[in-house]
Amino acid sequence: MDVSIEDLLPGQAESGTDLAPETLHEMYRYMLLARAIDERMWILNRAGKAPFVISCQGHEAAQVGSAFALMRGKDFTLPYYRGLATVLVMGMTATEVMLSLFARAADPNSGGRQMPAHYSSRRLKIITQSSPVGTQIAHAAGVGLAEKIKRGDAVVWTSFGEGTTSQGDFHEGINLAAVHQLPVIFQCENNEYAISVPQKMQMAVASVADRAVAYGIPGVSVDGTDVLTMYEVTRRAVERARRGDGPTLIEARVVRLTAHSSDDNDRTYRPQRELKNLRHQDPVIRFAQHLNDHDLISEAEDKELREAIAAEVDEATDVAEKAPMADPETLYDHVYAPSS
Ligand SMILES: Cc1ncc(C[n+]2csc(CCOP(=O)(O)OP(=O)(O)O)c2C)c(N)n1
Ligand SMILES: [Mg+2]
Repeated sequence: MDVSIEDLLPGQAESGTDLAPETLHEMYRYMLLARAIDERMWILNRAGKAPFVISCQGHEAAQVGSAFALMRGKDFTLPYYRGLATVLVMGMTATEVMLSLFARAADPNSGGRQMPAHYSSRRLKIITQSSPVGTQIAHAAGVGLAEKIKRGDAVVWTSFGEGTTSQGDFHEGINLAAVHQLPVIFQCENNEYAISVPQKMQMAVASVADRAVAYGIPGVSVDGTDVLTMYEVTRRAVERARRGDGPTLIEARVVRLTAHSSDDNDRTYRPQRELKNLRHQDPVIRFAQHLNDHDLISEAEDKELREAIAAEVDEATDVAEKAPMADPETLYDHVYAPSS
């Protein structure tokens, strides 16, 4: 289905035009920070210090653009495992991310119990996912229902990959949200692979957004490597949700710049040509170019920003690596009720 954002989510026509230069800088900073943390995590993994990495590299624009359209401290997010940039924008710090990677006691996600990349924070209204993909989609509909019953005006945002839309949870979550007009935004980050399975072997439709029509809700497919488009389309979906008009399905077309995870070797199933061309679609390079073309950042400012981020990631890594492990005595906490 070939429809524009304007057809499905009418609003201000030009993307991102209302954003101040300071906001654009902030967006860029979060994209760079997510990339720098992600790259550091791979180094730590290859050095034998971190058990597992699953990257957001290539998804940064989709995540930063959408998160900037949400209200931090008010709206709920239920990100999937690639949601590093999402949780950073929502308020998680680089140190907290590293505490989780090293499975330290102070890890805010689970006190060092969950795998890395299962983000959660009560303070930031980030709700954890389980390892079976898609569980968070049904949970998001549930949180949306609770918000509606409470007559609140918070929006619920959740993310998942295109392979996950083959799971029953996707159908059940969207259907419930659509029937009850719940304030939920479903963001599919379509990187065209589910581990090694390409999209055409996963679904018979060309676009995940096409599925929205079956639930009676708007579905839009956009360039997820463009942070401003992502901001704009999410802003419109947020407006719809907050005024009680129900859910939206957003398909962000992104690229997976790495292997599926640190346990995967994508050279065994991705054509050489595709691997070579990946960097031409890098959302971070793309936004850097945009800021440069519009005289929104100088070379010196860019360099200074990258240095500050490198220092922040160094500091976060040091603090987390030195932090204590969870006490073995606490092993059964939150598993069994304490005996009286
Ligand atoms: C129910 C379930 N089936 C299979 C898996 C193994 N698994 C983990 S990630 C993944 C691929 C998901 O692909 P997609 O939804 O496209 O997300 P992407 O990793 O590409 O961002 C699979 C099959 C799982 N975790 N849960
Ligand atoms: Mg995928």
